[in-house]
Amino acid sequence: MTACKGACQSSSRREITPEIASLVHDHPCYSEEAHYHYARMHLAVAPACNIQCRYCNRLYDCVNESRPGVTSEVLSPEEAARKTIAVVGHMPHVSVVGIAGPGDPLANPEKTFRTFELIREKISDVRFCLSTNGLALPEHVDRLKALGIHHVTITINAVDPQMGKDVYQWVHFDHKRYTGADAAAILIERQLLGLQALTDNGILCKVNSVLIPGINDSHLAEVSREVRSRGAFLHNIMPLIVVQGADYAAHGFRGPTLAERKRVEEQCGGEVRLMHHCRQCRSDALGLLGEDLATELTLEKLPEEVVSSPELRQRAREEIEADIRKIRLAGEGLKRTACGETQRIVAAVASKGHGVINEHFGHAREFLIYEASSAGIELVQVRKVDQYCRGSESCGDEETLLADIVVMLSDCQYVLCSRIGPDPRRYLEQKGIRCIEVYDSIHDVLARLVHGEELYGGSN
Ligand code: CLF
Ligand code: SF4
Repeated sequence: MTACKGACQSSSRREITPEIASLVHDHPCYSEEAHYHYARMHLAVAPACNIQCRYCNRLYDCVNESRPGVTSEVLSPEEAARKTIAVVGHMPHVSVVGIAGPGDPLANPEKTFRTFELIREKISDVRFCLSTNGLALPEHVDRLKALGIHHVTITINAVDPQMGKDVYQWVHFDHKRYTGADAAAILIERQLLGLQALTDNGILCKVNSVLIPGINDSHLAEVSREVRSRGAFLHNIMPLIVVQGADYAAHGFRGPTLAERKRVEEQCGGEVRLMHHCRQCRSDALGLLGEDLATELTLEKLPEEVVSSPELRQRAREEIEADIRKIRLAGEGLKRTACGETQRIVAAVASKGHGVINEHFGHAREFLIYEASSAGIELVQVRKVDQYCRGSESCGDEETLLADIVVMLSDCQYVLCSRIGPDPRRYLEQKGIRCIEVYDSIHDVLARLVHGEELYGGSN
């Protein structure tokens, strides 16, 4: 285990040069540290796709970068630019504007590029990001560079066409539709070519891979090696979520278990940095990772007159950087003060962001799983759950929901949350999971637990 180093966990991977550090330090997906404070905004301007993944139902967003089963409202480039200016003015911590669907951005190149151009005319201090299946990447690298896009994600699920034929139904390339291993071979060749060309041009690349049990689980370590050798900075292993109507749903596929995810991450982890904090967000996602403001700030809810103030954004950034320094100090302090045997903690944290334990257990839709010891504090997984407490929208089956959450958290010693009701507390503690009610910095609380400090709000 390593302490958080800002950019996602590192061991023997590509050195972080000052240039790379400046590209990742405020990107919520490329830096775990940044994701507590900086937000991203997705613009759903790209409806078409040029391939068919077997896990995708085209009624919904591109599953390569999005939560399955979500439909985003498609915007024109002009609408997207207007929305960006309004949102960035209203939320000065938005540091990245990305295009990730609902189809493939490069299967809709003119809409995608026009959107970035219109935004750049008005705002100079947001980063541009793009996520693609990679088929149309090689011919667009120069344009991406000219537009100042410094972060590109490519979804690569296989580097062997024999494996790839079980992932893709067809590929539309050069006015022709290909199927089987031929389709996969074309896609893989162009993904790897595009990745190499991007990294040769100084564009930071992340590779997403959907972990599909029974298909590519024993193959992803090879994918990691291949993408690392072409300069990928980060590898994001995303669990398959089966989408109704997709080919995999019809054939009884399932998502990976927690143990399967962990095994594959261990197999891949030596080759390339791994991303552990992905939220598989929608193609109109807005806010901190894990936050879902997309439906609150739709086009019709925006004011007519919109302004973005660079001064306001600068002030927000200075405050965020101060918060980041505080969190970093907590991790460093832990290592400095740890002497002799300290505890190794596995904790599930309910948080709405900002690096703070600030979410009610019953309202949590996800738990952040941390491992902490004298060696440091590491976010190792994000586990999505169904919200246990829905107030007036109660489904009447809270017992089942709670039992499912407890299974999801069964390997944790602690649940850290701002509030928890007596029933879930009793149930969790019967299962040996200690609940602590606290409203404080995640890293500070974990550091105190590692030192064996008895925390107010727990029960013994
Ligand atoms: Fe968006 Fe993707 Fe850029 Fe991030 S998301 S285009 S790299 S700004 Fe991030 Fe969302 Fe995971 Fe994607 S949490 S699904 S990795
Ligand atoms: Fe669906 Fe995205 Fe695959 Fe296209 S690239 S088929 S939109 S998951």
